[in-house]
Amino acid sequence: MAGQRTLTIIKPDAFANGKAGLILALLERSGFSLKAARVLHLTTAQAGEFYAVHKGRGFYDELVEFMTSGPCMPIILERDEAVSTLRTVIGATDPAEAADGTVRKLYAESKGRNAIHASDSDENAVHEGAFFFAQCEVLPS
Ligand code: FUP
Repeated sequence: MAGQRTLTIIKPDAFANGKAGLILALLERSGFSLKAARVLHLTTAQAGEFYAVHKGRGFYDELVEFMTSGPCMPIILERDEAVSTLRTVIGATDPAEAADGTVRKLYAESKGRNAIHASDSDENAVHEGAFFFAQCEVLPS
């Protein structure tokens, strides 16, 4: 799915606040189509593995605790320039620094509880997509 696909997660804060539908609408308005989606409640082991790259950093334990605090919604999205476009659409990690109209500006509470995840490279998009979905659960282009 390199190039055309990316992985997003509507995080537990946004999901619990009933913002999933609004975020999906914003993503679709931005030209993305959904190729796989599910609702799940991550275990500590799963969240720790997903964010393993951040292990040892000061915010890691809080991040894992937050990501396991309630259900979330991983989604595989498709459009041209998927990774870079989605990074623009979600905005900066800290909502205080996010541009107007971005998902994080609109819906994030704080840098730690920031509403949405997006893959940061084509390579990670493939890896993260496979973390949540079996091949048979993902629609073809
Ligand atoms: P992003 O790619 O924008 O989601 O940001 P990072 O990959 O750098 O960080 C992953 C998650 O860790 C962020 F979404 C929120 C959390 N985080 C913090 O809580 N504090 C920080 O200083 C950096 C990241």
